[in-house]
Amino acid sequence: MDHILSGIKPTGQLTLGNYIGAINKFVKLQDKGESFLFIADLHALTLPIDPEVLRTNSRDLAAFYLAAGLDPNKSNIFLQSDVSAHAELAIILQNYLYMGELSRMTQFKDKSSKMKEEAIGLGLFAYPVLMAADIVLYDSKVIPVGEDQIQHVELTRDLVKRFNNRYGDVLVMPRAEVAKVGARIMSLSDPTKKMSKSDPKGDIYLKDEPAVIRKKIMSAVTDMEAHVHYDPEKQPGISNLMTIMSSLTGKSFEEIEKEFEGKGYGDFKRAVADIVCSEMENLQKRYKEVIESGLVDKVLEKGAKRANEVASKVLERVQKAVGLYHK
Ligand code: ATP
Ligand code: LTN
Repeated sequence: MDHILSGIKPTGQLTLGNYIGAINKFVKLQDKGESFLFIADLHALTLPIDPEVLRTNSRDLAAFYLAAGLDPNKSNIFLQSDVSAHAELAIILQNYLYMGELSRMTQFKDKSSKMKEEAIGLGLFAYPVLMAADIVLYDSKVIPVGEDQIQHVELTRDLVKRFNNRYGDVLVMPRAEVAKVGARIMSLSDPTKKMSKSDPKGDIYLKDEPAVIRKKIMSAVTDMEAHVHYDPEKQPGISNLMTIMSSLTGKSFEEIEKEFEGKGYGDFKRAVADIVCSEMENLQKRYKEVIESGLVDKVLEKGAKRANEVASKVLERVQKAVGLYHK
């Protein structure tokens, strides 16, 4: 069975973008192979974060994984920092990725452009090295991610080619698995920008009260065209709401267009709000149950045990290949 791997940074409140682009996809894939789904807490340190906030977010993220339907008997859920092989492998792999390619990464450019040069940590620059280590450490083939992470997976593929050319067939080649619909949910207040947890404007949070969600959707930025039609160039706001609706219901864009033919944006937004609110109400109910069950710590412990088993073998294989391992 193929190994499936992905992670989410516990940097803030999870958004509907994280849910549709990543978490929902993890749930759909969990029967297709053994999943390794981690909380990328080491990655969360690449930008300043309060220690208590990081701890709380990490637990919360694990609880949301479970609430969304990840089954701890099928999926290994763990903290990245509980498997020291991630950091050990990154130290080795950093020698096979280059300054030029790292400085071309969009995520690095976006995040560092708002910072003074003296304040940009090495970890932010080397972020894709650790991410490549995460991926190859589990011999994973399938990497479910949102659109913004494709570039990092592609870089990992370059690294695998480079490494295997030099040392033989050591690393398994991964590929990004991206949802056809919903890989890039946009901000409700600026539908030309990605909805992201570090940029709260226009976000829907998984913890938002239904009334808040409804208000955000009803005031989402749209256009003057006045018909529900999928056209991300001309109608980015409406297309984004259609994407949200389609991802959560499975309805195609054509079906949605037909359903709302001749109807106004008010009716359409109300329908989107109903769907999102009902999905979030169910999710929040299960989240509460998970938190109250005290299951999170046990799941993380079990996940880390299995993750360490797999990761230590791959790390050993790499150490041997480059000449470090001598037994
Ligand atoms: P940050 O704002 O802290 O950089 P983020 O909200 O972009 O965070 P990540 O932790 O970087 O979230 O992403 C976790 C997963 O969710 C990744 O696979 C990412 O591609 C996906 N994702 C994030 N935002 C969206 C979005 N707006 N639409 C679809 N997928 C998304
Ligand atoms: N970089 C990702 C989180 C992440 C990840 C990974 C995703 C860290 N390691 C490995 C897939 C595979 C992000 O910022 N969303």
